[in-house]
Order: sequence, then structure tokens, then C-alpha cells
Amino acid sequence: MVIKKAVYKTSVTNIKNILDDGVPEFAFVGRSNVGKSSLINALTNTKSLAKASATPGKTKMINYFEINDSFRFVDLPGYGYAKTGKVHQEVWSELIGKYLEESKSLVTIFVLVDIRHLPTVQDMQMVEFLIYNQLPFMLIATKADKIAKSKYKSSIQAIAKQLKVREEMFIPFSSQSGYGKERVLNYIENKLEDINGK
Ligand SMILES: Nc1nc2c(ncn2[C@@H]2O[C@H](COP(=O)(O)OP(=O)(O)OP(=O)(O)O)[C@@H](O)[C@H]2O)c(=O)[nH]1
Ligand SMILES: [Mg+2]
Repeated sequence: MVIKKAVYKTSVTNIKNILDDGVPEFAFVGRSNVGKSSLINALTNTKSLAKASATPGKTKMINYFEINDSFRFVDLPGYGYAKTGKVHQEVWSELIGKYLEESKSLVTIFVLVDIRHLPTVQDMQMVEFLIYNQLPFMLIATKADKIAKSKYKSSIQAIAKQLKVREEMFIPFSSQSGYGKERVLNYIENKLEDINGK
């Protein structure tokens, strides 16, 4: 699939304002700084459509991007950034949780984890939450350019074991090199075809 058009639509901070118009959505969740915004920029071939930053905790709202006039990418706030303080963290995780529970046209939730590290407790809670709520998800192992390709398999195996999910659910990805982009886009394309009954 080729992304021909990617436009920022809106940002919401209150669950009452989440979009509810039936447009299929693909959401990106994960620890602060894991690379969610960079991944959206890489997929859409843009440099700063989604604001990426070396300062963790940058994305504080639910940001919607309209893709090819037919579906959406949703950049969710990162969790687990200590410096934002406990109160903020709770508000954000409540916003993320409610979004995930209440969005009716959520096609896939991509959970991003850093390929170099074992998942955090919050990553595990996120995956448990998705399984418990029977929400459709996939995993993306980010920053793959930071390790040798020969390490991908063992790194992903270790992360998968910890999260108690199948290794096949992971796509190794690098926003820097574009590695894995094709796989993510194909996955999205197939899901959209399923919905459209092709
Ligand atoms: N080397 C490398 N760096 C990356 C990659 N993806 C993201 N980064 C860097 O990691 C940092 C955080 O990236 P973001 O995309 O802003 O992360 P985020 O998950 O959106 O962070 P929050 O909005 O704080 O939740 C930035 O400095 C990026 O340049 C990648 O694939 N490879
Ligand atoms: Mg971000």
C-alpha cells in the first residue's frame, strides 16, 4: 500500500471528544519515547506530521491523522514517563484506556516496544488489557537499527516470552532506515481489505 495523502485532523484531551464517525482507525501505543510519532512519520513519508521529540512525554493528546481520505492513524500519549508526575500519568492512562475501550472503529492497535529492552510492567499491563478486552493488536519492535539484524530473532523471542504473546505477532521496525515499513503497510492494507469485503 502507498500512502498518498496524510493530513493532521485533530487532537483531543477529553474522552467525550473522541471521533465517532465510523472511519477505520489504527492506533499506536507504547512507552514514552519508544518511537510512536517517528513511526507515523516514517509510514507517511513525512518528517514532522506527528511531532517526534527527544524529550519523552511529548505527545500528550490523542492525535488523529487522516490517511488517503479513507482511514486514520491515531497517535496516543506515551505511558510510563516518570517526570510527568503521577497525576498526569493517571490522567493519560485513563484517556488511553477509555479510547481503547470506546472506539468503535478501531481496526488494530499497534503496541510498540523497544527491540533492545525487555518490556516494562506497563507494557505487560497494556497487553493484558488488550487481551482481556479482546481488542485486536499487533506488536512492533522499534529502533531496530540500533541492534544487528542477527539479534532480531532472539530479542523478539525474549520480549514475546515476557509478554506471553507469539513471536509472530512482532514486526521489527526502524523509523530511521524504513526497515519493516512495507510489512506494517501490508498488514494495514490487508485489514482494510477485510473490512471492505474484498
Ligand atoms: N535510531 C532510532 N531512533 C528512533 C527511532 N524511532 C524513534 N527514534 C528516536 O527516539 C526518540 C523518541 O521518538 P518519538 O517518535 O518522539 O517517540 P514517542 O513514542 O512518540 O514519544 P512520546 O510522544 O513521548 O510518547 C526521538 O529522538 C527519535 O528520533 C528509530 O527507529 N531509530
Ligand atoms: Mg509522540
